[in-house]
Amino acid sequence: MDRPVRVFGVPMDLGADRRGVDMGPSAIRYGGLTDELESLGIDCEDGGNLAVPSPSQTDPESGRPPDGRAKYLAATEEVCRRLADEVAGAVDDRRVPLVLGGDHSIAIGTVGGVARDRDLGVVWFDAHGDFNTPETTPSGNVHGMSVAAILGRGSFAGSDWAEASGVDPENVAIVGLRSVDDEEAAALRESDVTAFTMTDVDQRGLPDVTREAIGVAADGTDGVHVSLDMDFLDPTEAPGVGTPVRGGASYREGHTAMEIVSRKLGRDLASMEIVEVNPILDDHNRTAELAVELAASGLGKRVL
Ligand code: B3U
Ligand code: MN
Ligand code: MN
Repeated sequence: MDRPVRVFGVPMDLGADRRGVDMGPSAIRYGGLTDELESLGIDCEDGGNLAVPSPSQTDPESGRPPDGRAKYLAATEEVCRRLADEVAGAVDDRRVPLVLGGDHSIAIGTVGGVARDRDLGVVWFDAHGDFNTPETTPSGNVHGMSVAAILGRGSFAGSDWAEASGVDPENVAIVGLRSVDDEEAAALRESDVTAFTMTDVDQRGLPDVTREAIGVAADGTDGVHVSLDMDFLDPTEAPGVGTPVRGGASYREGHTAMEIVSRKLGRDLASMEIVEVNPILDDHNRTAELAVELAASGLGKRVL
């Protein structure tokens, strides 16, 4: 890739049930991210980590909507606002933001920042729909609500931080679904979001599905954000994630998806995000190292 990158770490775990994803940015850096990208000739600057309060310092009830549940919502909002500003600053400096999570709630901030001055499409690789709202969530965890928040669904409607992105659901595609709650599934079905399950991947193959997802996100937009939840991959390849689900993408499929992202999107790749790496549950940093490999493939690494 011929554009410079700015990396941000967001050691956020307020949106997840299990602690440990806050160490994701360290593990991915330790896995050699900057060196790997520099070896591809990418000018890669590290913008450091955002400050994130720890759960023990934070009231989980603060910011809770009256008719719903969303743990640590006030603190999540505050971090996402700061992240959106940082990410928008990188875009102003003509750097491609590469955001390292942390749990997937941070995507609300990333997308809010990247979408500030443009119509943005989103491709979301994930085992989960992240389409719950505070009204439908079975867990109260905001990482299971990020797509809904970005689109201003449920009690996120009209919120100037979550819905700030203005992203059109017709330009959102989710790939890799295999764990979706009942109400969440009904909401996804009636929405304009394009959702590809692992059944679609089994039947059509990942390259075909990924190309269509990118087409959906790029159609009529000025750029595409790629959000990669590491639980998109099968737990045999990515054991260090907060919510592993069997039946995910293989090692090669992960690379194929990212290679297609880089080839098909080219300069339309606006930003990238890799989330949900949990080093405590990992096997010798294997998941973080895979995250580094996938970032490299997504940013243009080729075998030949
Ligand atoms: N759908 C469930 C579980 C979940 C969503 N995202 C993750 N897990 N990582 C929920 O809590 O909303
Ligand atoms: Mn997710
Ligand atoms: Mn997930």
